Amino acid sequence: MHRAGFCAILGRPNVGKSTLLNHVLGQKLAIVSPKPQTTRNRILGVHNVTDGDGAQIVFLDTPGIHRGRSPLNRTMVNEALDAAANADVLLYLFEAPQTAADQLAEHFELGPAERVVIQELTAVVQRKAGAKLVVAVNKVDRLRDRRALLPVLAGLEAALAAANPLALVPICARTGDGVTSLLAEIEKALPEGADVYPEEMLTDRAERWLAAEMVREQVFLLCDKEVPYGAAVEIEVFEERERDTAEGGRRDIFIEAALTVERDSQKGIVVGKGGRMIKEIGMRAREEIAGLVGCPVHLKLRVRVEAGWTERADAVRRLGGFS
Ligand SMILES: Nc1nc2c(ncn2[C@@H]2O[C@H](COP(=O)(O)OP(=O)(O)OP(=O)(O)O)[C@@H](O)[C@H]2O)c(=O)[nH]1
Ligand SMILES: [Mg+2]
Repeated sequence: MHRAGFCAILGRPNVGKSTLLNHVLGQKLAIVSPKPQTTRNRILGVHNVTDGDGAQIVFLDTPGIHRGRSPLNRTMVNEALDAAANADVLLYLFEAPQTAADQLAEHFELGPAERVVIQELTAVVQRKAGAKLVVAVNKVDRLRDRRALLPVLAGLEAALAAANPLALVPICARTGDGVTSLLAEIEKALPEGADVYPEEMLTDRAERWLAAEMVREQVFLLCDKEVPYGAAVEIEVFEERERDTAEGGRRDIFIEAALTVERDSQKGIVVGKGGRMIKEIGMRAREEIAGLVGCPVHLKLRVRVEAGWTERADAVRRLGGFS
């Protein structure tokens, strides 16, 4: 009995959704940073299960569900809710609190931002016939005492009763602890049927799009405050060149990208003193892209300002990578 279908990874920003996708695929596809709202677009990643009757889990990594009001924030949240509405399995990722076990037992309570996510996901499950909910409690490595999980699991179960979750699985997306059990639960929740995509397909995103993301990731990692939230990256040239070497034809890739920010002051930060920051962003991004494409990469970055682009719907469509 072969199973196949879509599983959307959903939850608040920064809970580890992209880390989990990368761990499952065994490859870095989605960008990750310690700051919330890193992911802006839905990213598809195909995981094939070869044990038993086999299965294909088509994961959709999504932006975190949050209450930001700007057109960029709203578009991101819509992207996540669209993925949820089109999925067979909703994987709700919740981040284990860092509070000590004895405090949790007395005071564990879901915050208002978490309740918004629960409400949205419950609405999707209730609306869509056949949609299933699986819950993962991530970052359990941060709990010094595993007993802290008990009040958390009980609280989640109560809050999610109307969505009827099939399982609640503690995991650590960073190390992969618990992920095998989680995958087994997702597989059981998928509909029977043939693979959705060819077995060798990893993602629906082109190298060109992933390269832009890897530049954006470095802005998230290296620049503080509001700068990453006003940054967008467009690839202007992506040229694959065959080189004749003694070992035969090996390609290299020449990339030119524009890094857009919202204000002149942000441009100053992104360029840095004597161009040091933009050089660092370029160097690190180039290494990441080379790792992805498996060949040498040349990357040229220019920085431009488009005043207040995150506040304008048309500019958000164009610069935010939304299709
Ligand atoms: N300690 C710990 N940290 C984790 C774990 N999983 C992810 N993180 C960290 O949490 C931070 C956020 O991870 P992401 O994967 O970017 O989270 P996300 O949910 O995709 O975030 P957005 O895209 O902003 O919604 C990063 O610093 C990760 O390294 C985990 O299992 N344990
Ligand atoms: Mg993410």
